[in-house]
Amino acid sequence: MTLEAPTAPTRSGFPAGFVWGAATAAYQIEGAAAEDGRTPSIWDTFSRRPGAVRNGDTGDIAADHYHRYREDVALMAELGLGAYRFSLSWPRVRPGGRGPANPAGLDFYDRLVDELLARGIAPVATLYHWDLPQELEDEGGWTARDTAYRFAEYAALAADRLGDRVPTWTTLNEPWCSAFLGYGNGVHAPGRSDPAAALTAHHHLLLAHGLATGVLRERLPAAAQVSLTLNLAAVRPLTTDPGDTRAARRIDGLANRIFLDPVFHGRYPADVLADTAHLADWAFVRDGDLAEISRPIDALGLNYYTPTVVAADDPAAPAPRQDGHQGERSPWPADEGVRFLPAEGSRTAMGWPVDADGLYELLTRLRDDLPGLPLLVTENGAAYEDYADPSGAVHDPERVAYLHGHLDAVRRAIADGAPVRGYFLWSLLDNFEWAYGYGKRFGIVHVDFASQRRTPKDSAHWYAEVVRTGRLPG
Ligand code: IFM
Repeated sequence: MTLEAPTAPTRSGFPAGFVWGAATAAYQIEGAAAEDGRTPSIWDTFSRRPGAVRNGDTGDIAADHYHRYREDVALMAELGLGAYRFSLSWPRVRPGGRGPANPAGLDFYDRLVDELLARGIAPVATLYHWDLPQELEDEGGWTARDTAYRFAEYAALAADRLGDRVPTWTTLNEPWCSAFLGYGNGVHAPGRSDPAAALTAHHHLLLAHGLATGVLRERLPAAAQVSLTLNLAAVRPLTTDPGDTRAARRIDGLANRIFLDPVFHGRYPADVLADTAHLADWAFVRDGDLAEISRPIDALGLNYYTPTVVAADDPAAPAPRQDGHQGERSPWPADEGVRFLPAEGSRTAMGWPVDADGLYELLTRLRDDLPGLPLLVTENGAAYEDYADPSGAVHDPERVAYLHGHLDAVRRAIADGAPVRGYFLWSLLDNFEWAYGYGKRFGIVHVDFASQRRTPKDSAHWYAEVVRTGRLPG
């Protein structure tokens, strides 16, 4: 997979060399939770906490990808995918989070990577998609500085085994969720609700990213690409009133600049430090951390689903938070004075408004803010109430419409100069949607979790055609 600028951009389609992929994550699809030496992650523990996950669902079996990866790679090949973004399970590779690697765990990823390469599909490996070894959480999890060092050691073990065949690596997936949903309002594992802890976890996650980037650079071939994936927010003030724009500035700080400034400029934004000063003195940022965090990377991954509309809070008319995140408590540390509202438009099964312009806005903002940095859309997609009809087919016209609109936004952003090199649809398979369990289906391939039967939905056939032709139909 190359991040080089494509040589032949076209007017109506996607540039030659554009990477077409799909994405998944270990805990959401693998299953085999206790096999071949894997130890529990925070999600194994959290999903057993009564009421934490709908229906009491766990990732114990999930889509059984650990045993069915060959069938799944064959499906990817049928779709014509050029790349596959997956994550490694830290407690499978390094049980307990410290000590030696688990050869049997690494063997699985070895087999997966070889299978992908045999089918001409480029592997794109994410090191952390939320499954922290439980033992490390018992020692403080991401609020403990040590966890960042354990992560860098784990990155080294993975790179040493797979680095000769995996060209593209991502350190973290959506650290906003790890910090703010995991430690801020507790709707994700480990289920802690403490805004100060969320800020500490945030910094240690970024430190882990920086340390691992250094380790990967030392261990991987020179041509390997190292990246980070963020779920940046397309923040919009409801009106141009100063109160609403102040609210947008605050949330832009907590969603976007709290990541982009340290990673790309080696500093935390002054307004974010001021907004959060009543929660944390930021003494967890030690000398040298920001230099570590701002090591150059080769690409930025962007995950996008829906925009974030904010207004000044009206104390006279308090309204429930509508930022699309679960939980009664806010995941946002220091969102005082901010009211979250839904964007216009139809909603997905997650209740998330469909608004492709947010994706265009983010890609063109990154074009301007980080000139020349290759961008990848590392997740985009939608959950709908899918079911197999009596003939066995799964018709999902809403998902096709969602994908069409968002891919058109990517195409427009490229035409306007955004250096977007690839698109990874979320998700290849229906899977364990975290606190929603198996109730929300994001896959373009339907999974009957009782039989583990896979059925490509209409959207899978539609996407295969887009991949084949490099252009959107119609
Ligand atoms: O399923 C998740 C994924 O793990 C991270 N990004 C958002 C997806 C949909 O909620």
